[in-house]
Amino acid sequence: MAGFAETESRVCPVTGFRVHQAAEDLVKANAVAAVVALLLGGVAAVVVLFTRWMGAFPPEAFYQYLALHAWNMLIFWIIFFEIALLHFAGSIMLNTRPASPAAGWMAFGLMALGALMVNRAVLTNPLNHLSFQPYPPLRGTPDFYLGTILFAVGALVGVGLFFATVYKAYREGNHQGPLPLVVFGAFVAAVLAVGTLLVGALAFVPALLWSAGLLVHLDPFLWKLVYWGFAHPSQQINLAATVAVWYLLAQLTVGGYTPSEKVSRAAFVLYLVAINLGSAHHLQTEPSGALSVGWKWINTGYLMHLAVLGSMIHAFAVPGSVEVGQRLRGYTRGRFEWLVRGPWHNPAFTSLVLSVALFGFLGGITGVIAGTEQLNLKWHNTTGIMGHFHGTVVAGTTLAFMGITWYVLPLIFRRRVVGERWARWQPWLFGVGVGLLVLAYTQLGVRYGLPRKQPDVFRFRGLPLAFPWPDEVYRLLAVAGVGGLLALLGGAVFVVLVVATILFGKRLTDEELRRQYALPSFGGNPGHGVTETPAVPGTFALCLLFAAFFVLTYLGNYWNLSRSWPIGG
Ligand code: HEM
Ligand SMILES: [Cu+2]
Repeated sequence: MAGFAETESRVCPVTGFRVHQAAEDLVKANAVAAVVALLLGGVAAVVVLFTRWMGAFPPEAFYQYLALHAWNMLIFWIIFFEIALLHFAGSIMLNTRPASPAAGWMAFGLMALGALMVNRAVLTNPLNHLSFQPYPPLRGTPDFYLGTILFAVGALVGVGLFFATVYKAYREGNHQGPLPLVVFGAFVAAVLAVGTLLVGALAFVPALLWSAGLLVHLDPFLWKLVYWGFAHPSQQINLAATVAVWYLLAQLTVGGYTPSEKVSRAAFVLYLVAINLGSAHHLQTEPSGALSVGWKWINTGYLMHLAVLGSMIHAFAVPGSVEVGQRLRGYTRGRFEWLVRGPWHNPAFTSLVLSVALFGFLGGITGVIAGTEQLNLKWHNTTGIMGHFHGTVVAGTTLAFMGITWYVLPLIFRRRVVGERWARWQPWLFGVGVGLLVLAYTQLGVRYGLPRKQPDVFRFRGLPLAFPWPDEVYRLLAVAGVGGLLALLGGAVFVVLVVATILFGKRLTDEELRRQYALPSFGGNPGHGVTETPAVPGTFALCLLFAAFFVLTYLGNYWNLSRSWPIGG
């Protein structure tokens, strides 16, 4: 069994990567912190969900737990996990010791401290019940803003270390030629992160000064503009990281690789150049004195679609990668044998398929629609937005990160996953649950205009001036509730199995790892001993189906909009 004894590094028996102890420890620490945040965010989700579903908790509790849920999920779970991914991509995938493990630990320490401060601030002072529309005049306490800044500085240090390690890999000759596609995707995510975190400082540093009384006035419009210059691109970091994980999962689960390296890389570059324009879609309802209609229209109606084009390319290339791998493994009959006979017993594969499908059909399409200038009116500040982003960052990103965790446990922690039977069901519970939640919230928002930040459909029921919501609204809330419960169950199974595996999982020898996980291709290199990449007719058919669904949904939203203001009675 390979140990770290003399060299402080080992060769992974499955991937062939040289794994340095320092990188391994940093991956472990960040992954564990991520799962702790997921647990906290999940517990908070219970309160939020039941308040929406049946008015179970009073408004104060709702806003407090909404803030806890939002920060722990979208920021702490996802970013700790992404930093773990950067250590994996920058160091392990390039066979290089981290340029400075000390910097890695400093980053981790700052992030952990920042996360604790934010949680403490939200738990102890109602002024900090702020989730992701924390605009002035809402004003948190200084420790809240300081916590967010410390967390961001830590993340920035982690990203800087990634760049330094990539540089070191080339300088020391541990890696030659272009970056493997997965590392390239991580690199794009890291570049986006630098810009995003710097713009974030422009929003949160003034907010800190203002809350400490050092700055007298914070202009709400300007602040909001800068805030979205940070908050929109931050979601694109998640997008780039998710896509990189998809490619990695396709390699690990079926030995797949993209039908075209060049095109997949170009798609990542499109994210880099076009994604910031999307920030404008958060400002659609600003008065035209502040932003002209033409400006909004051009930024969101046309230019933003360059980034969407990138996503459309990945929407083809990721399933295409799976199809390539499966066809090379001999599943060549008909259009869909590769999919039907996929390794569905492997929760990482199931997570990959569900994550891609749900992200595309639910998250991606709703994002383009809600971001369109005209259609935005029916979505803005309704639960439709919640439908959209639970389709992207939950059904997409979170499920993809859960999927790759089924490899992190054996390959990095070198332990056999405890309760593999449960693990098989986990992606279904989580994916189907979130899917129901998304469909219900989207309907509630777009058809009934249910507000996003105000859960009180129950409180005012029966009062003389209360708005009488139709019964359908209560039924859809129940659908979201049941879906949310399934998702919570899936999340709980995930957390329990991960913790149990880390604590009690059987240690795996190199031989056992090789027997259970080895596949013929790795590192972006076709390793099947073939020179020709097979065609992917099944993926092509699926993409046509996706495109048809997209067009119909898009047109359906215009139809819906056209019925909002009946002309001529
Ligand atoms: C475990 C399954 C989950 C359930 C059942 C769930 C449920 C909910 C519910 C009911 C709300 C409140 C919506 C409202 O009534 O205003 C909410 C908000 C939110 N959720 Fe989740 N969620 C889950 C997972 C996640 C994950 C994994 C993330 C991020 C990665 C996330 C990010 C958010 C955000 C950002 C908000 C809104 C904050 C805001 O309005 O500013 N959720 N979620
Ligand atoms: Cu956005």
